[in-house]
Formats: sequence, structure tokens, C-alpha cells
Amino acid sequence: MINRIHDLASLRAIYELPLPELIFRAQQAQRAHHDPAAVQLCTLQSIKTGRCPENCAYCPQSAHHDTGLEAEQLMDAADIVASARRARAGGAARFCMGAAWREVRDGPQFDSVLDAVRGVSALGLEVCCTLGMLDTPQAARLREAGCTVYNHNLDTSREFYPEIISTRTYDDRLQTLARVRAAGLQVCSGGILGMGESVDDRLKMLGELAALDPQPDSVPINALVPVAGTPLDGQAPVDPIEFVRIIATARILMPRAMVRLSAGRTAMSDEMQALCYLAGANSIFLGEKLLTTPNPGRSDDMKLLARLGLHPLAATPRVEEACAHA
Ligand code: SAM
Ligand code: DTB
Ligand code: SF4
Repeated sequence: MINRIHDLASLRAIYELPLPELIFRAQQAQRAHHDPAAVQLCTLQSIKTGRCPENCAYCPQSAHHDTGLEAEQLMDAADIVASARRARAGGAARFCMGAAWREVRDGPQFDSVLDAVRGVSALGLEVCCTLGMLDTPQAARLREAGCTVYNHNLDTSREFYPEIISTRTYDDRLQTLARVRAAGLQVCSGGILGMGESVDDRLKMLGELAALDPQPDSVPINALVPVAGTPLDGQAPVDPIEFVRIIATARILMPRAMVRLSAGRTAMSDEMQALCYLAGANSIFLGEKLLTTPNPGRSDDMKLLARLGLHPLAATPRVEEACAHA
């Protein structure tokens, strides 16, 4: 399939639709490919925390910013698998492991991550990794070990990118995504809103993602979590309606993708999250912590899903049990 390349005017034409029309079109796109009442529940585990050599302005884990974050060495594979087992018991369908690395390096640490991937995959969970840049053989080894998805965000538009990160380029990012895809892994790629970018930057980012061929299988949309000590602390929060419009535009542009309402949910009202679900979001991270910052607790999310009549996607029997008691 050849993807349509969206010019900025056509992206704006979608984004600026009257809200009821925008939501209606997003709902149509969602219903064509997904159960509109199902929400994918993912769990995140930081397997190596802090002291990252990259200078991403938003990130509490960058060694370039003094955020007071306690750095942690790579977790043992057995501890990662134990954490995944708890996530499964709590209702997660997907387990995502994140490392504060610039790139994957061959050697004992990567071998240990591959062991963890094998262990988590054996639990029957979908395995996602986000480890920074990687080469084609490394992507293939991850896939062989049972990793199904690789997360690597474009984060923003090509034009705004150098304002946020200067230790790597937009093309580095696209190259890793191409390698991930070539190795047969699913692609998870999205971005962050609220870093000082314009609406056009957000739309251009969606245009870049939608132009990937094939399109990403999942698209995380993060709201910046401002962290003291990072250059982006103190940024004004994104307007909730602008955020919802981006979710709906992502859903319309990439109808088959899982659109994940990612970081920043602790600052969102229940009503704003409900609007995001109406606009086509169909995945969240579950649990009190993302990688290093807070996330709504599992029971709050389960209560909100129940109030909205939504249910977990691809639930194991244990999950249904968990939800019935939520
Ligand atoms: N180091 C790897 C990389 O950059 O690809 C993987 C981990 S990195 C923390 C994963 C993603 O988390 C980033 O691409 C960014 O989109 C998101 N992120 C990091 N800090 C954030 C923050 N303060 N607020 C919102 N999203 C954030
Ligand atoms: C993504 O887009 N968001 C998640 C996941 N992919 C790896 C990470 C959010 C991190 C938020 C900041 C933190 O907790 O450190
Ligand atoms: Fe490192 Fe990833 Fe954070 Fe950038 S976003 S500083 S690459 S952990």
C-alpha cells in the first residue's frame, strides 16, 4: 500500500474541523478497525534508569540535566520477568521495557535484555522494548527473542526537533524505525505535546508518522510531564481541546494504529480522558509509575473505564477477573 503524503494544508483541514465533525470522523475511522469499547492496557518498566548521554530537553533521565533522579543499573533479567508477572496479574496485555540508552551495544547487557525478552514473552505477554537506536542485526535478535514491538518516538516535527535534542538527528530516528520494520518488528512511534511547539509542528509530526509505509502499529501521544531541572520545566500545559484534536487527527490519519494516551495523564481530568477515548484513543499505560514519573493508579483507571463502559482489550481470564472486582 502506498501511503498518501499529507501536505500541511490538508492536515490543518482535518484538525480544524468543527469538533463534532472531527470526533465523528475519528469514530468512523476507529470503528472500521477496532472495537470502540476496548482499551489496550500496557505496563511500562524502566529496566535501566538515568545517566543517559542524550540531551532530550524533556527527559528527566538525561545526564545533561540535574533532576535529582537516582540512576539505576540494568535490572537483572529475573527481576524484569518477576515485574512482568505482576503486570500480567494486574491486567496488562503488553509489557514495555525502557532503557535510558542512546543506542543498543552488543555485549553482556544486550544479551541480558534478550534473556528478559524471552522470559516475558514466555509469560504470554506482548513484549515491547524501547532501548534507543539500534542496527539491523540487533533488531533481528530482539525479534527472535520474542519482542513484538519496538518503541522509538519521532517526538515532534523535523523543524522543531533541533530545539529539543541536538545529540542525534531526525534522520537517525527514521533510520532506526526503518531497521525495526525491516526486521519484522511492529513499529510504535509517536511524540510529545506541550514542549513549546506550534500546532503546525504537531500536525507535521503526525504527517511524518502517517507517511511511514507501512504506518506505525501504535502511536503514543504524550503530554509533556514537566520535571524540575529539565529545560522544559515550567512550559505551559497543552490546551486540553488542542490535545483532543491531535488525538482525533492521529486516529483519522492512522486508522489501524493503536493510539496510546501516554504520559501526562495525572494532569488530565476524567472528562478530558473521556474525550480522548471518544476521539479515538484506545490504549493507555497502567500503573502508578511510567518510567520515572507518576501515572494514575490502576484502580483509578479501572474505575474510569468502568464509568465509561470500556473494557480491556485482549484480556486474559485473570484480567476479566480483576476487572469484575475493580
Ligand atoms: N531512550 C530511549 C529513547 O529515547 O527512545 C527510550 C526511552 S525514552 C524515555 C521514551 C520516550 O519517553 C521519549 O521518546 C519521549 O517521547 C518520552 N518522554 C520522556 N520524558 C518525557 C516527559 N517528561 N514527558 C513526556 N514524555 C516523555
Ligand atoms: C512513550 O511514548 N511514552 C512512554 C513510552 N513511550 C516508553 C514513556 C513516557 C515517559 C515519561 C517520563 C518518565 O516517566 O520518565
Ligand atoms: Fe535518553 Fe531516551 Fe531520555 Fe532522550 S528520551 S534522554 S534518549 S532516555
